[in-house]
Amino acid sequence: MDFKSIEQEWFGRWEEEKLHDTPSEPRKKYFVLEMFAYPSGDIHVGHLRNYMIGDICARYRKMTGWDVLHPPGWDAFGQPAEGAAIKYNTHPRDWTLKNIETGRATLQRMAVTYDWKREIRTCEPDYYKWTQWIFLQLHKAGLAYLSSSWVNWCPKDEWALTNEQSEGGICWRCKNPVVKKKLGRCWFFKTLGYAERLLKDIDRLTEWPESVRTIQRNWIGRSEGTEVDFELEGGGKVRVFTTRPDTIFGVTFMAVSPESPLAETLPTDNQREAVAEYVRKALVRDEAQREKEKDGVFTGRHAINPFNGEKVQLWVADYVLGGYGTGVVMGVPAHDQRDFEFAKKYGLAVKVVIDPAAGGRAVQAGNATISFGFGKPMQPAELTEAYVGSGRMVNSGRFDGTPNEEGIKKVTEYAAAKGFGGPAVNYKLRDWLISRQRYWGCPIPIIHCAKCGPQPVPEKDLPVLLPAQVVNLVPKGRSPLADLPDFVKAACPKCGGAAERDTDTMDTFIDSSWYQFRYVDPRNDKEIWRKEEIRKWAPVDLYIGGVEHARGHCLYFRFITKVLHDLGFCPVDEPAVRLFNHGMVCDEKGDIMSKSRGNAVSPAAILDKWGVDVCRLAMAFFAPSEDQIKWNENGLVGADRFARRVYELADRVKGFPSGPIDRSKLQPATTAAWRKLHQVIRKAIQSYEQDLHFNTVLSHVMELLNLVGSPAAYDRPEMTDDDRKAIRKIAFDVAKILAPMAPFLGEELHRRLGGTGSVFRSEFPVLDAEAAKEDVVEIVVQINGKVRGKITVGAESSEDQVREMALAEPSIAKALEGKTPRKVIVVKGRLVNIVV
Ligand code: ANZ
Ligand code: ZN
Repeated sequence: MDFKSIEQEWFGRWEEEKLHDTPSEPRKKYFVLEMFAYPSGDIHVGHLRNYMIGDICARYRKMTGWDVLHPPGWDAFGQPAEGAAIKYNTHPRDWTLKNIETGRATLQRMAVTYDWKREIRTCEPDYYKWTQWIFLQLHKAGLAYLSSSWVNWCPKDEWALTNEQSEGGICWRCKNPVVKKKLGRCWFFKTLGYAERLLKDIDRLTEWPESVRTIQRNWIGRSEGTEVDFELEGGGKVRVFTTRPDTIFGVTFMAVSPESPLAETLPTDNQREAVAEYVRKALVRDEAQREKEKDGVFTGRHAINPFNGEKVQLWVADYVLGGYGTGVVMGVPAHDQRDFEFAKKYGLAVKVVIDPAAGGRAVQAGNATISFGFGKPMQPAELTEAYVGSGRMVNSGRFDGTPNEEGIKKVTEYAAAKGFGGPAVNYKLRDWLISRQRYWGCPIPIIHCAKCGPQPVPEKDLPVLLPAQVVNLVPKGRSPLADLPDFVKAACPKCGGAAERDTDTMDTFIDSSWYQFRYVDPRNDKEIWRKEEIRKWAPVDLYIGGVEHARGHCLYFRFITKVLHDLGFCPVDEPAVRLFNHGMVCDEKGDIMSKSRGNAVSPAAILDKWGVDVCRLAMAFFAPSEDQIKWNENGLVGADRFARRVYELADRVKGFPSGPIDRSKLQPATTAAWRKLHQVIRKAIQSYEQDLHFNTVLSHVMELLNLVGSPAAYDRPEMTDDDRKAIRKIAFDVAKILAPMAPFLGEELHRRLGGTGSVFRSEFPVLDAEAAKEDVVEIVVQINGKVRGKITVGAESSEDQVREMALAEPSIAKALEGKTPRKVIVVKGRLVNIVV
C-alpha cells in the first residue's frame, strides 16, 4: 500500500478544506490542550504520545459536532537552551528555533490537527510582552514583591529555585543537591495568599486524577496548630508554631533554624562566633543531609515557657526549616522523634507529658488537679523513641488528666486567654520565587532607581526586549544580562533620573502559567486577549500531560488563572475542567525512553517505514492511555496487519449495495456482526469521551472483523442483499470509528465506500442501543464464593429463571449433592452465589 501518497493527498485536502481551523463562533466548544512542548531537539516517539492522545480526542469531537480549539505551542525559554548554546557554541535562540522547526515538522507529519495559525512561542516578544504585562498586574495588585531571602540554590547551575523545583533537596534540572543561599534581591509572587483557595477549589476539580488532587493537597500542606510566645531571658520573645500544644509542659529546649534572622540576633557574645560558624556550615548542607544528621549549637540564651515558667536552652538546629511556621520549634523530646534524637545527641532532658497508661480520672481539688492513673507511668529513661500516640496529659499542671486531643484545644484557648498565643494555620506552600539569574528567559519589567526604588516599566514601553547579543552564558551566580551596560542603563520611569534595569529573568513556569488562555486570541498586540474570545473558549476542557507536572506547573497555572480572574481578565477561576495524565513510553526492557539513555526511537524512521496510521494505531493499541507502554517493533507489525485487513474489507465490500437494511432478513451471522458493530460504537463513544482507552476500541474492532469473517466469507452465495448492505455499512462505520486514531485510513475507507468529503466532516456512527444488546450472557456460578461452573442464560432472563438454571446445571447439582442451599444470591448478568 502506498501510504505516502495517501498521506500526501489528504494533507493537501485538509489544508484546502481548512479542516484544522478553529471555528470563530463556536456553539458547542471543546478546548483540547496538551501540555506544550519544550523544544529540546530530541523529539522521540515517547514525546508523541501526549499529542496523539489529544489529537484523537480532538478529531473525535470534530466528528461529533463539537467546535474544537486544539492549538500548538512551545515552552521555548529555559536553561537547557543555554547549556546547549555553551556546548555547541551557538545562540540559545538559534538552537531553540531550530528545534521548534524540527518538532513542528514531526507533529505535522504525525497529522496532529493543530491550528498552526494559533501557534505560541514563549520566547517571542509578541508573547513575552504579555508575560511581562502579567507581572505588572501582579505588581500593581501587591502580589509581586521584592525581598532579600534565603533561597534554594543549585551550586552547579548557579541559580535559585522554588521548592517545587528542588523537591527532596535536588535541582530539578541537573539533579544535584541544592543548598541555601541568601540573595540580596529577588522577586516573589504571593502564592501563599491563595493557598486556602487553591486548596478548597481542589474539591471542584472532580475530573482531575485523584492522585494529582492528593499531591496538590499535600503540597499546599495546610496545617492547623497553635502559636505560642516564649519570653526570652534578658528581654524579647520568640514565637513557635506547634501542632501539639498539649505537649507544651514537655518542652526541654527550643530550636531556631539557621536561616532565621534570630540565628544572628539571639546568640550571646560568648556564643556568637560558634553559632555563626555553625550557620555557615549548615546552609551549604543539602536538605536530605540536614534532616538525617540532626545537629545544632547552643546560643547561650534561654527562653521561658509561659505555661510553667521553666527556663529552657535556645539552640540553632538545622533540622528546623527556615521557611515553615515561625522558623522556631519548641523541643519536646518525649513526644517528637526529631526532638528526641536531637535531645539524645546533646544530653538534653526528656520529659513525659502524655501518658497512655494514665487512663484514670482527674479530680479537681481546689487549685490542684489530682489524677488517678492505671498502670505504671511512662518513664523517660525507658523511652527508646518518642511516644507520639495519644494518652492523657501528665506533669502538666492544671491540665493533668485531660485526654490529649482535648488538651490541644484547652491549651490553645488558655494561651489565647492569657494573651501569649492562639490558634494558627500554616501552609507548606511558599511564595513563588520567580527571579532566575539567567539570560534565556523573560526580562523582569522593573527599573531600579536609587531615589525612587523599584519602578514598574510603563505598560506602553513593553516589551522589555531580551537583547539579542551573544553573552557569556557560563553560570556564575548572576544574570548575564548584568554584563550588558546598554541593557542595564535606563531612565527611572518616575523621576527620569539614571537608573538600572532588573537583570534577572522570570522563572519559565510563569511562561506556562497563562499560555492556555493566550490561545484564544494569540495574535492580539493590543491586549492580552479580547474579552469575548476568552468567554468563548475558557476553560480548557481536556488538558493532557505527564504526572510530573502535578505539583509545580499544575499549581502555578491554577494560581495565575485565579489572579487573572480576580483582576477581571478571565471569566473562570480554574484553568482546566479535566486533567488527564498519560503514561510514559518505555523501551522493551521497561526503561523510560530518553535520548540520554540512548534508547530513544526517532519518529522519522518509523514514519518512513510504516506510515503515520500504523505508528498511531500501534501507540494506541499498546496500552490504555494512562499506562506505561513498552515500545516494540512487533506492535508496529501487528498494527500494520490490522490496517491491511481493514483496507481489504473495504475493498471487498465496496461493490455491495447500500441503502436501508431490513434486519429481519439478516442471516444469524450477519445479525451477530451487526450487534457487535453497535457494541463497538458504544465502546468507542465511551473511550473517546471518557476513559481514553483507545486500545479497547481496537480490540473490539478486531473482534468485529472476526465476526464478519475472513475475506473469502465476506461474500457468501447464500447472503441476501440485506446482508450485503449490512456488511457494507459495518465497513463504512468502522472507517469512521477508526478515523480519530488512523486518520488516513479513515479518510481513504470512507471515500472508497462512497462517502463524500472528509470523514472528519461526516457524522460519527450513531449508537443503536437496542441493536447492541447481547441476547445471551454467560454467568459464573459459585458455591460459597468459589467458582464451580458457568451457565449461559438469556440476557433478559428473570432472577428466578437464572436461579433455577444455576441449580439445575449438572456440575453444580453434583457439587451440591446432599447439601441444602441456605441462600442463592443472583447478581444480574454476572454471577450466582450459592451459600450452603
Ligand atoms: C512541638 C511538638 C511536639 C511538635 C510534639 C510535634 C510533636 P506539621 O504537622 O507539618 O505542620 N515544626 C514547626 N515549625 C517547624 C520548622 N520550621 N521546621 C521543622 N519543624 C517545625 O508540623 C508541625 C510541627 O512541626 C510542629 O509541632 C513543630 O513540632 C514542628 F510532640 O511542636 B511540633
Ligand atoms: Zn527615580
